[in-house]
Amino acid sequence: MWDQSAGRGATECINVSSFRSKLVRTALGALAGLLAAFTALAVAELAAGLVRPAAGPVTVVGGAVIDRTPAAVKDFAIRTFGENDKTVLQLGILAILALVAVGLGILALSHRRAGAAGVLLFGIVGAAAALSRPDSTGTGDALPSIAGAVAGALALYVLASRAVSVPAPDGADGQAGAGAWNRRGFLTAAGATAVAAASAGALGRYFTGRRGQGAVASRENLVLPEPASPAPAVPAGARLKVPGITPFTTPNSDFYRVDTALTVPKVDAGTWRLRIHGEGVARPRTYTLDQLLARPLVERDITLTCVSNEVGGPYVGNARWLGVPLAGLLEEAGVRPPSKGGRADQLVARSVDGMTLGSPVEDLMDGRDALLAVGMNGEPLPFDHGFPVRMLVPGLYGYVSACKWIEDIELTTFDAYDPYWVKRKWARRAPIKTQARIDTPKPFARPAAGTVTVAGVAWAQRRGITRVQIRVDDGPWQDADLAAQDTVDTWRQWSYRWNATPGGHNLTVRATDGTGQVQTEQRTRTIPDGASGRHSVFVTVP
Ligand SMILES: Nc1nc2c(c(=O)[nH]1)N[C@H]1C(S)=C(S)[C@@H](COP(=O)(O)O)O[C@H]1N2
Ligand SMILES: [Mo]
Repeated sequence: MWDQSAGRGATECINVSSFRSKLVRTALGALAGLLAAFTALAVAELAAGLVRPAAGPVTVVGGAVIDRTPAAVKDFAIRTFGENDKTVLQLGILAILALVAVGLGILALSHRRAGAAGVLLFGIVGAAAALSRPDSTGTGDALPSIAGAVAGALALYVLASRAVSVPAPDGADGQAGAGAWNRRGFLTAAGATAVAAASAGALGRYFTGRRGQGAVASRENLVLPEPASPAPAVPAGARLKVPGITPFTTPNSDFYRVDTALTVPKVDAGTWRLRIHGEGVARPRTYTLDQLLARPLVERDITLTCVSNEVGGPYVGNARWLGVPLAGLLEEAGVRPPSKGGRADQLVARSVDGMTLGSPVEDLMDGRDALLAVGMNGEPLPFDHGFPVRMLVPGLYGYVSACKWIEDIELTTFDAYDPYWVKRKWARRAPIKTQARIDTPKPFARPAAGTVTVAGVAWAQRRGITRVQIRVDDGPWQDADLAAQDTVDTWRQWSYRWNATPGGHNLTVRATDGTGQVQTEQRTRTIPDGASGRHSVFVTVP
């Protein structure tokens, strides 16, 4: 529409009022800025596709933001945005980027060099973020941000010089034809930039996708061996048939996900290795996946809980895991627990994305089913949950035990090393606290008067659940019916038949663990070592 035949209309636009023509120029500047930012991101995507997908600028800046977010803010983000927290973060980064791009584009109309320099500055921020990430693999990680910034700066410089040759707002009537021509020049350049950038971006996506394909194929081709020690059958009475209750086994697609990974690591099982080394490791070793799978595997039902789970929250799930017993591997490596004279009291697991999690060696070797898990509910671990191998330790919150995409195990001491979350003020040691959750009725439900089934789950991994009680308003504690216990490492369903009377009612639940300890009513925050307190649900009976 901006070609010469339409030039008359456009010329009117420029000449009729200088205000409108200023507006057009500003819009062209903004467009130039946005296109430059798009070019920068697209070229960075291409470079990341060639170098390392995890080194893309939005990923590294987002990751660096996550690394530096205070624990309380991070907890707020998880609470508010749930598992969308990372999408929100990425959209936030893109929104800020767009705003700055518009600003730089308008600036570039009058100060071309300054505008271009501004884009380069962003490249330096991206590069610094890339190098600061715990999973940075070297200076190559800075490349995508730098390459993108150079391309973006160039694009802005060229577009801005085209935009300013559009006739100045006032005067220039005689050059209306030239103005139209120049505008066409700008739009041609803008179009070419957009097409080139989109192609670079698409090519980058293609390379990233191809890298991931090896990992995807390795997962599809992985045949999990039969366990040498199958999981005990889940007792028939462990699964209650109450509408609205959390299923005993959480399907993989519903299993909660909590991690810092903005791009889920896609690890090729064929090239994956696990190294075991460190303090007191007499025989350091590196394992391939095939070597691990050749060992006797065990299958266990284990409930995993996140320390960021609020009272009544959703970050807990129960699955059937298949894995290599970790204690056996440690013994073979010559590791002894502290109670048997070992010097290392902390095992630090490190993932391919640079996450570090520290577990007490004593716990890992005390006879519980600490696993290097390869299977989840009958299939290889989903990528989201740590393919090809993750750690899993019954009784410990995920952040001190459940390292996904694990590639390194180092024996050390709690004195010598603080892993990722501990550096961010979470507790060094974090056994799971006893909790019970009301799944049904939902908060503010309006159940009919008469018999209402109140039901949910309770968990106290390693100790088991022996009693669940319900209190209606300020009434006495009443025993709920417990479903059969699977193991002490799994949650336990419960239900309670409540004779609901009209009015507003508060339902509160509490559990007792296998040691006889009643769940505390003391409310604590999730930081530093997990929320405590009792779950309540308010309902109105019409
Ligand atoms: N590599 C890696 N492993 C990780 C984390 C992470 O951020 N990165 N988060 C941990 C936390 S806090 C929890 S609760 C569990 C969650 O495991 P899931 O996502 O499979 O439910 O993974 C743990 N393992
Ligand atoms: Mo967690």
